[in-house]
Amino acid sequence: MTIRSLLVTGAAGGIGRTLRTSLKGRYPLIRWSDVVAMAPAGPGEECVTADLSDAGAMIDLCAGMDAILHLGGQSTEAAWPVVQAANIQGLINLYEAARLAGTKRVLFASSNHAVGLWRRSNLIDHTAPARPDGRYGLSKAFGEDLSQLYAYKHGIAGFCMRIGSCFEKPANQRMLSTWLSFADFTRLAIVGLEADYTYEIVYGVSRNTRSWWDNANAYRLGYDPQDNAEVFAADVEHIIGAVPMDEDFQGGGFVSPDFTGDPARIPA
Ligand code: NAI
Ligand code: 15L
Repeated sequence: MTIRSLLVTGAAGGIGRTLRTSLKGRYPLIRWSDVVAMAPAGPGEECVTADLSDAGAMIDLCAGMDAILHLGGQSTEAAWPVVQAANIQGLINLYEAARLAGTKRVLFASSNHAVGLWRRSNLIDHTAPARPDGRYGLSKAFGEDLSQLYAYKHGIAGFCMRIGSCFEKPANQRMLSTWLSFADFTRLAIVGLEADYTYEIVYGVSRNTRSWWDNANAYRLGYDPQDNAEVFAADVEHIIGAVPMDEDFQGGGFVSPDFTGDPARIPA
């Protein structure tokens, strides 16, 4: 798809800030948005401060946008009202605004926490049903379904990236499996922005030797990750969480807080 105008939400966040550099000049207009202040706009850029929970502001924000890369929102576990405002109502506001604007595709930053209660012993792929490990993970599972609704019912192509751990480098043993380098995130986002598809789920993960995710669906669409967390193994292999249960499940430290169930009853 030829993109003349791209909206990126969550522009002031960890991933958004790196994209300001890596996507610079790739599309004629990139509109960067966040609820907090951003670095000033350069050539071919606009910066718009807007809150996802404000439906009217989302309509103004999405106007004229060919494509949206949606990174904004609550990015870790939080109380229900916080998750609901940013990641449930906020997502509804964004997709509805995209529909009104005639936007052709929306890339959604989903998370491994949508499937965090799968065990690490399972190699799962894009067909694995959601198994959220908390309120935040559930909001990402909701986002994947919302994306599917707008893809099939309203013709807005949906690209849901179940991102692992997207940071400068892995911080612990778990991230030797889940790490996504910023450079590989850019590669994956460009596939999502430019490939031909209607609705896809992919994993946002580098080419890690220890990955728990079969990312054949992303490779099929053209994703070719260049980084592998294994080069950091000597530095972080010994860093393991204090709660044994967290080390059994893919969601890691998101699993045990608030947990009152019976791990043995979670299917293999
Ligand atoms: P981040 O927390 O650094 O950035 C999120 C941005 O969203 C922040 O700048 C924040 O101000 C903005 N935001 C929060 N509430 C908002 C609202 N109501 N209206 C408008 N903007 C709002 O997160 P990061 O690491 O950059 O992640 C980006 C996206 O990717 C998030 O959606 C996150 O859930 C998802 N993700 C990130 C992973 C990672 O390892 N970095 C892993 C899995 C998913
Ligand atoms: C996420 O979904 C979070 O946004 C990020 O901050 C990390 O906690 C990541 O998952 C992870 O699982 O490492």
